[in-house]
Amino acid sequence: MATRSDSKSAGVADLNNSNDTYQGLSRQQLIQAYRVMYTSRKVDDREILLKRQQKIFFQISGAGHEAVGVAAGLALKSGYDWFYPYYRDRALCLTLGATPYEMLLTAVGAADDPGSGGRQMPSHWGFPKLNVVSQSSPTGTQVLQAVGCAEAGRHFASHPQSAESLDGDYRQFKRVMFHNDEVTYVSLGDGTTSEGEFWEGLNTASNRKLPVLFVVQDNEYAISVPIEVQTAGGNISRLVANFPNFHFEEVDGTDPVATYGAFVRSVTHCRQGEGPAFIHAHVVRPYSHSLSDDERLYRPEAEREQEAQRDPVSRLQMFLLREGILDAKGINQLEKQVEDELQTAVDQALEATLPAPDTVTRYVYSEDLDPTSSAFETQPAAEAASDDKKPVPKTMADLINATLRDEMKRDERIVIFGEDVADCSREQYLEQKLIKGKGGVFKLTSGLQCDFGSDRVFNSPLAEANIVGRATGMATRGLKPVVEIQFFDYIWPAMMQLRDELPLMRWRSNNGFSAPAVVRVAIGGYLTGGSIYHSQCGESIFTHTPGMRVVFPSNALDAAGLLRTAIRCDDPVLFLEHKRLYRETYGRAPYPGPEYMIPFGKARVVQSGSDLSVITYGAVVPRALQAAQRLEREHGIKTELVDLRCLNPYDWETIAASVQKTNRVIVAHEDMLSWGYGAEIAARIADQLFDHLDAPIRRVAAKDTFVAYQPVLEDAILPQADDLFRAMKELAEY
Ligand SMILES: Cc1ncc(C[n+]2csc(CCOP(=O)(O)OP(=O)(O)O)c2C)c(N)n1
Ligand SMILES: [Mg+2]
Repeated sequence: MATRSDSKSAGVADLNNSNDTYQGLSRQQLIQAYRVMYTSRKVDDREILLKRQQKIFFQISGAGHEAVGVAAGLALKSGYDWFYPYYRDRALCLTLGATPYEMLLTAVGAADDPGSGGRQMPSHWGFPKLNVVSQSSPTGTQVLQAVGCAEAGRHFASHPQSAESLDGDYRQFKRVMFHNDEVTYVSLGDGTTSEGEFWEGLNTASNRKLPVLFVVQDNEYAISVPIEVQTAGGNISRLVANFPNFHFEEVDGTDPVATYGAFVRSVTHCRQGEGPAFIHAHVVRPYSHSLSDDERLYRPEAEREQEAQRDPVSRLQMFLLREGILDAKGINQLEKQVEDELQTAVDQALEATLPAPDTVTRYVYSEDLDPTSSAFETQPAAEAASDDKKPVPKTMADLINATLRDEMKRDERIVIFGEDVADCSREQYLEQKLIKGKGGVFKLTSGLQCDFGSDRVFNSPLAEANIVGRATGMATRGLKPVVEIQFFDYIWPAMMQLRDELPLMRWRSNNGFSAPAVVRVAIGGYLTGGSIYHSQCGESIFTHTPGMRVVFPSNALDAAGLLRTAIRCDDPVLFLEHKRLYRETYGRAPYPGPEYMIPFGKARVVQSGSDLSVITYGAVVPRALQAAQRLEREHGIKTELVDLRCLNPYDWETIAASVQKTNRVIVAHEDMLSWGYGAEIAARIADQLFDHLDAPIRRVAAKDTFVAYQPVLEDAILPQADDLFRAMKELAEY
């Protein structure tokens, strides 16, 4: 441990002597550090007891990691900087201002648990008032979000007017706070450095010189897996050392003074805009991984005893005594006070009101702004006809591009990024007019970088988790990222973020945080040669994810109206764009103007009919229309064709009205039949409209396989107009 250079003083007499400093820490701060570290350990011990008494339901401790937490909390600013901690960061949260009582509220799962209202396990920190962003369980997902958080800070610093809250869309409910020299803290364990997202985060923070402070708390174990299995060469510092723009520290994380010094230097680097910093803190894990683990199964006694010598709490106690900062009596008094206060907190927490069971579905979505409401219903403005010409019908690709452009003009919080979405990353080529620019592999974002600048429209690395993780962090801060996943087939690296993070932010934090980002994805087949990896659907995986709005337009006008709603609303949206429909002749329309919106959850009756209903969406809409027209032409059968447009929420009223009218229904989609989107719709019709049915509910969908390359195979796999025709005729004749 670092020692002071001046002569020792006795007792506790000269606490205010400002010359008595340890890496800049005063003697008073060291006592405060000990108080927090001791409190942290005692809260863990009390929780362990409560768990054994079955008064709480889970426990994971911060034991052995207390010195790092205190050092970080003292070097950073609560409610000013931003924090993406992990579960061992109890001492950090206490230093930032969280109380043992609040932590115990989380442990009992109380209604007033400030992080989640009883929804998350204890030690999953979230304190909105301290800028501690709701933490989840998946190891490593916090890293890219922290990067996005830092990017949001930079955006607001360079576009301060965009931080103003405005009525009329999500901005009314997204209060923005930022500081030009803010730092984003993110921490993780040694094991978690094996997650790819950790490396993606380092890469982007380095490349963009972001003020992110990465803290690896290395206790040499990930549950039972030791560091040498986890990390090549056994030392993460050696592996990350070549990332540019970083300030690096490797420190004994059981020494609060040395660790504080490392933090101060790192924070200075970040605040000065020099880039990110990386602190590798060697710590200990005196308790098992959690109360569900017994470390004696994989760590011998001798190893555990040796580690106990480095316990940070007893080390700091010894240090205070040795330095004469506190004597034994002072230590005892402090500890007694902490324990008394803790007892009161425990008593209160055990009496706390529990959350009401009927609140479970609150905050799956925003309660402030309802995207199904009439506020999102506007009429298309006819495009100004110039030179007496009629408005020109445009493709879906054109209208999406035009909508993005108008929304970017209207709302400076919108940033667009993804693979190849920029016109040209090497801006000088654009400036010198040497090239035209790309703007997306399907050109949907064409010209936007040129119009709005490279800080609002830019390429991401080739890493889908990077795109969605950063977008989640940005949206949490109040930006509106509208990001692109190039092909639905490649959405899977982002799956952890799309399933466990983006749509869960609001619910798991009990409305403390939210992340209303838009993720645009090119989806679908019928491409003639698209093959397996450029043709997939799979929307039902996302409609099965609470918190995620899922939209799937079939024509240009709907795409424009729904995209605008997606951008202005307060929920995360997966916006599925069918590649085959981007430039089809079917469904072209003039641009409906900069205010055109369609509410979510409102189907469109493409044609009404009396003999049977077809409920569908996406690229099956034009195919079903073709089949319906032929059925009427050849057999006089009248089909009611319903285009859902939005899959979550979906328009049950329109489905029900149609089934009640025709008494026969087919649910059709391009995705595979089994466990597909149609299964849910069919089940609900069977459940609620059984009495109205004159025939079984039929489904038409793709074969239960992937899409093949050779067109004869693709045709056989995906539902065709002929397949729909046959099924519709058969059902009408049933
Ligand atoms: C993505 C993911 N995989 C597995 C787990 C289960 N799990 C929880 S903590 C943990 C070990 C983490 O080790 P480390 O990062 O070293 O942190 P430590 O607990 O040692 O502080 C594992 C495997 C998880 N939560 N998330
Ligand atoms: Mg570990």
